[in-house]
Amino acid sequence: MTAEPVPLDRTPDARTPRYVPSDIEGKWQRQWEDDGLYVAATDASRPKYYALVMFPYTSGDLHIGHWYNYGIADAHARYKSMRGFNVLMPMGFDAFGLPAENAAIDRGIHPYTWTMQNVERMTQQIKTIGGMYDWSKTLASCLPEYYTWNQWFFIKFFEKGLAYRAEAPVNWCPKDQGVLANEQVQDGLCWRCGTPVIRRNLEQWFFKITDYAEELLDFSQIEWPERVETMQRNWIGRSEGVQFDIPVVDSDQKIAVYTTRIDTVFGVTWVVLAPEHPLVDALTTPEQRDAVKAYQQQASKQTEVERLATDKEKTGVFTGTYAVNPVNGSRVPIWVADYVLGSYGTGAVMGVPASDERDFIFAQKFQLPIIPVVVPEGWDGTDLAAAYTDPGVMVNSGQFDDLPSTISKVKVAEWIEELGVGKRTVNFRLRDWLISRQRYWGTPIPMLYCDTDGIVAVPEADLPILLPQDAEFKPTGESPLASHPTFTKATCPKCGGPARRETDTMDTFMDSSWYFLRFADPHYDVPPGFDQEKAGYWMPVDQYMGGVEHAVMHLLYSRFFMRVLRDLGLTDQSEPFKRLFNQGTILGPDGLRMSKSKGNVVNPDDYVGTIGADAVRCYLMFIGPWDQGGPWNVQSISGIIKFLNRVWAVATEPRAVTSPDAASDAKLLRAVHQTIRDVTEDLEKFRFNTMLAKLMTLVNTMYEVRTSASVAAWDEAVRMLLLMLAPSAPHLTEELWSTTLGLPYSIHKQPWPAWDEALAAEDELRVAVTVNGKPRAELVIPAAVQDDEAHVTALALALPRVQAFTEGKTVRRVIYRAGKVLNLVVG
Ligand code: ANZ
Repeated sequence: MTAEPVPLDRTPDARTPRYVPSDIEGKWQRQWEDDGLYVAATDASRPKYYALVMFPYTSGDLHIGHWYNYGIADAHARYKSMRGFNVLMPMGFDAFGLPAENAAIDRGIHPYTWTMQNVERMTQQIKTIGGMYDWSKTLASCLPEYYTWNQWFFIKFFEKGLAYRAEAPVNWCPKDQGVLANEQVQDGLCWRCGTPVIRRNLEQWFFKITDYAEELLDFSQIEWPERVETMQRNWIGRSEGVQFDIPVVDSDQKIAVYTTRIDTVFGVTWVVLAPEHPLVDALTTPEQRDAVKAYQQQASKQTEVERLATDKEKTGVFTGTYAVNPVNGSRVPIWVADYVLGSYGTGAVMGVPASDERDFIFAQKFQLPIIPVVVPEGWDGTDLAAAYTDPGVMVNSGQFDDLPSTISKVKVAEWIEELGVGKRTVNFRLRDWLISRQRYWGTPIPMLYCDTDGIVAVPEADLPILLPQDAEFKPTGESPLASHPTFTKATCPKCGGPARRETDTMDTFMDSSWYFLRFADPHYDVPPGFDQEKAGYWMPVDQYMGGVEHAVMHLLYSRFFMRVLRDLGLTDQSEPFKRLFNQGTILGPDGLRMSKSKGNVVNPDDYVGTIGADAVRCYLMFIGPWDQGGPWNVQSISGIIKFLNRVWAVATEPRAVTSPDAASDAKLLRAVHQTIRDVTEDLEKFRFNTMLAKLMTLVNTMYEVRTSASVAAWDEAVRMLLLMLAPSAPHLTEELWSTTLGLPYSIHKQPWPAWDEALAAEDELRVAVTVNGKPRAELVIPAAVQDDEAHVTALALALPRVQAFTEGKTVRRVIYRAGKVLNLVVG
């Protein structure tokens, strides 16, 4: 036990008569803020804990999903703080981007005004959660003091060869009139508005994330949910294969193809070019020209996802030209087909219908030959009914016949390399990060175009390039900044001549790729835009908490960004987020995803104003495991309210001790220590629902001994209960602790209670007794004898319920799990 058993003061004037959340919540929020209770300072003498929630878009109103993330994350951070960690838990705003711009367009107000109003409003709403967010460190990414550094980083990336400009087919949303990253196209639709996405060619800025593809597959420094790592791994999509050249008949041209199945190369019966492949024009014969052109046009309307869909009808056209398979000299037609993507591998593939399902269907449709090359063991030579894609035995493959395909895969690759026609290569699905946006509400890209000097970076001294307030930002398909009267005009820093400014702005994932560094000191105003010393203390983020929808974009870009900063010598860390937790989704009361059209949206403000923030926080924790979410259920909320009122009552109501007895004290003491032990473990493991359930059980036990526990034991239980509940219900516990009971302010600065294993141990244990596998009885034993197998066995054999099944038989074997189960094998 920790404190001296001083009876708590419950004189009538000291106790607050009734639990009225609205009387206490605002009061404590202001008090904590005035006292700077949660302002985090670097302190090398203390272990740090950087708890971070994904900063919100400035979308307008705080919804219940924000509460689910920020309220529960706060409880965890508060727990860590009580555990003695120096906790940084900042909050900022992801304030650039389309949602803000679209909303501004709809309402006819400037994105800046609209965004800053939202920042103001959302700040007030987040404050009602009663979190330990350090508002002295807040930031908004749309402010020049922030985005200056996006520009500074961009220039560094450019100087390092990691930012480059290229013409590339892009995903284009015809409704938003903007380019979308691959990750922003979901099932061929724009992730924001659901409009079908089309393909278009544009000059764009890219970040070379592909340079880090291999390194980004290393997750050894971080502890993330398996599924997020898997999503990133798949997104990066590393594959090992062979790239080799296929010569074109009667020409000097060669077609480079990439395959992961070089063992099937003898079965090639055609070659396919992607419709956008640069050789298509040169290889198309005059007779085929019209058909090929029409096909290319058709293909440009489709997204990559649509083109790759396995259930899609296979289409293609013959170019009129042939190629020669370099391994066996066979002449094969060259086709154009949209199932081959221009942006992957070499944009050309060899068709092997016998071994690839897609190719098999293609061959059937266009009556192309099918030559089996890898067949199942014992194949009888008949035609294949479908592609055989498993490993097997080689046939029709010259010197490789009869070898297992697993072996020939290596052998053929070596042979191809000896012949000098190709080599083994590693390919990645990961594409470079498209940074350009043809939008207004983002960071201007700090680059210039000069007729003499070409592409030139803005000199650092000229930063920031401010986003002009007076641009026409309606979507036209062109960058709004391009039509600004003065923005585009600049002077080339190299030759002093006129230069044109880049008018695209940056993808907002740029903002979120480093904001966690800036939180260390958000007004730091010299390069590199974050205080390296402070960030060095706080980083990496110990616990990052947010939605799983960011598994590949934000979370991959941030890992990339951190590595670039490392290679620029700006940090010695590679991973931004050590641990990650993805909370689940709160559904509407009907169990469906909340949406305005379904009318099932729960507005947290409505509840906070009535039942209070503490009840909302606790209720959200109680819904289920945090990573699973669940439906909002008004009935269960009343259970939480009842619980909080019972806590209030045990802490405030005077007790009449009618029959004091030592057994009650012992029972209470044990319950307290067991609860501390279990609640601590639950909090460590993010099990907030079971944590609360255990606190409820403790309160029940307190009620059982209400009239029989001593003052000392009771008051100690009250103190421990309040400490344990403090992370979850910060206002109620502060009020009871500091005001009602007059204990030292603040409860949130108290150490987390410790438990004593001996005190937590049960006096008695219940051991299940089975006879020949069937449960027959329950044996109550003193905890002290639990490890004595012979003793426990003897006690069990004395039970009449057990004797009924052992009578006249011999005990052949005893299998005992100490204190839990005793299995008797008799016969
Ligand atoms: C011949 C072959 C035979 C293939 C076979 C597969 C099975 P991953 O693992 O994803 O890298 N491919 C290559 N480039 C392509 C592109 N630009 N568009 C569409 N498909 C492309 O897959 C590599 C395989 O995907 C390659 O191996 C190629 O088809 C196809 F029995 O080559 B394969």
